[in-house]
Amino acid sequence: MKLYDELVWRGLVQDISDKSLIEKLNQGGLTFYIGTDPTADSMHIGHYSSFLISKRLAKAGHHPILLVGGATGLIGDPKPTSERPMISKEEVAHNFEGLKKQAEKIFGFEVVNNYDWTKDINVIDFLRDYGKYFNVNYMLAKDKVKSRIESGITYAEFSYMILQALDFLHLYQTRNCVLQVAGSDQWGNITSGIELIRKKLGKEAYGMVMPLVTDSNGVKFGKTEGNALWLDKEKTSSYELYQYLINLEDSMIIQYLKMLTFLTKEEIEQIEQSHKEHPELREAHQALAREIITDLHGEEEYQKAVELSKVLFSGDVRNLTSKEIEIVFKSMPTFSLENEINIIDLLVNNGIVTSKREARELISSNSITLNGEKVSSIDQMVTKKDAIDSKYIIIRRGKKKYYLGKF
Ligand code: 545
Repeated sequence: MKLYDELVWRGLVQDISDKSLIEKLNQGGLTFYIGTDPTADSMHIGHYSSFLISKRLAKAGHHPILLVGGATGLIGDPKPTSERPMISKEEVAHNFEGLKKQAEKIFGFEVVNNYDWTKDINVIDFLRDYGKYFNVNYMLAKDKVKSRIESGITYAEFSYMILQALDFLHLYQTRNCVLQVAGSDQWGNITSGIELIRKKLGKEAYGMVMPLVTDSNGVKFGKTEGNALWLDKEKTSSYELYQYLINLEDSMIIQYLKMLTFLTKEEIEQIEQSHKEHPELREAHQALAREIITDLHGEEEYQKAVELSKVLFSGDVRNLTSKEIEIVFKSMPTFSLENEINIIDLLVNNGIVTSKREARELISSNSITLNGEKVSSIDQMVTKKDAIDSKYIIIRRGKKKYYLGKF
């Protein structure tokens, strides 16, 4: 399959600036860029999903440049709803370093910083060399600005598109970068750059945007209640990532395989077939988790995540190390223990059961385990000696509910 057809099949093309891009994409050899602003010091899985396009194009013989916006991050790309709070210069510099390291590690491509070519432009030159090419009416018509007319927008954020256009022009002139790719929310900024290049140089540059990856309710991929799924495995363990991926809704899973993995059309169609016949095997989910975690953190991390998940499923938690317990139980209910305590009191006091009667019933039906062993007596005392590494007591209620006690 030709590259462009493949991108369309994967659902990764929302818009292209000109039909002639199709042929160029299929031929290979284009230098292109994708940018992100350093608003945080780690990317999350949502960024990964849009940055993957850089790997895809590179595999097809194009040359990627990753831009981290040390300059644009100081201004803030207008959100449709409200002005962004300004981030301090120190914080932007700190975030820049984090993102640069991560981008180099995960994607293996060169990272550039737009601060390098923006910081020395003085205000008179800025207005003469760039401002003069932007008609305010044209700027007002861009979606993101239009949506802010009512609520208001500062001159700083209003000017953002000029900065991004200037980047495209700079990379075009210095690196022969002819294509910018991004999520669909960047369409206005990309077309501003294309216009600037056309007006200043009389040359044609291109843009391609992909739809944002969302679930069936329109919620962005990787958005969970509360915390983001970070690409830094110290912040989000492979196990947590695995749990997120393995529990994604069935109806979206094939689409995710297309958008977020490098599995071929044939491979995905095969998985789709068996997913239809045996959804309970969760083969498609397994494949998605395997591909993403291996790509991000390597094969070994993926295996570890699978192992930990198996342990929890089987309930045989006896051989977990403290470190593994901390990872696995990060998002589960915990309670603290001080002295030895009768099992019934432990269950009641920590909200694992609602009454002593319920506690007794569950114990007599073998439904409570302590560190992987069935609790058989209602008189059992729990002491520090029972704890793994003298620290952790793992209670399982029924098949699935886990609680972690800490001495
Ligand atoms: C700056 C200068 C350039 C080219 C691009 C930029 C960044 C761009 C932008 N992009 C978004 C972004 O979000 C940061 C959030 C960090 C927590 O704002 N103006 O930086 C997102 N981008 C990836 C996709 C995007 C976009 O990083 O393009 O659509 C999200 O999926 O919103 O010369």
